[in-house]
Amino acid sequence: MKQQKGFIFDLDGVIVDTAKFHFLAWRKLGENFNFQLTEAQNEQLKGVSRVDSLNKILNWAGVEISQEEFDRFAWSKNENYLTYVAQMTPEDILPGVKSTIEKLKSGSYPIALGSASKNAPGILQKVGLFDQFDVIIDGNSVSKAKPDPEVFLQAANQLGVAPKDCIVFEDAHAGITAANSAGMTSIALGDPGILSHADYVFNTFTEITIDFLTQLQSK
Ligand code: B16
Ligand code: MG
Repeated sequence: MKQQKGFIFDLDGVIVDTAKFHFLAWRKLGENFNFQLTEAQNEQLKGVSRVDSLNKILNWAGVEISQEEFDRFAWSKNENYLTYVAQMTPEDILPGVKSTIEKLKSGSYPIALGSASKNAPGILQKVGLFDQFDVIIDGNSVSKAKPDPEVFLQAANQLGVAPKDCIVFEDAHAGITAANSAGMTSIALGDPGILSHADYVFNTFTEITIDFLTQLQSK
């Protein structure tokens, strides 16, 4: 394995703000069983797979449904979510993300995507970032969802970088737990109150300098 650092980006909430689209789509789905998802509950869905998210929502709503209905609900939530995704453009890339990727690439650091989303490749195409990643690991490639570290360990393996030399950018509680369990350096983007288990917390990429990233010590 190379000693060089590798950088692993989560997608939803880190590269693009699709978390708000997931929220709207889950909320709409909840109308089917008179359940109104709160923002605090939505926070617990960040980084969590589609199936696990629907299970949590049904649990909160106290609703039991057949497998057939479950599959239909998961499908219909995704169809609704994709209507928002269809309107995305490169303008939707969050502040500072593009320049961070460009700087890492010009320093020849390998970069990967590590997302729970099965829609990740399509979203990256929509915002014009698909070709920037050396490796893409998404919800189609993993069997265990975050907080399990599988997604990040697969990314490190395909990058050819040891986990201790990987740095993960995440916005979700479950995602930071996954990065920590993988033995990687975790950098949270978001609320320090929610993401206090991360090694570092920032509000946005605009606060993170390339010098800070390249000088990080391995775990
Ligand atoms: P999909 P990330 C996660 O993406 C989202 O944070 C989470 O809210 C969503 O349920 C999950 O992807 C699955 O997404 O329904 O598109 O397959 O944050 O890991 O990039
Ligand atoms: Mg995320």
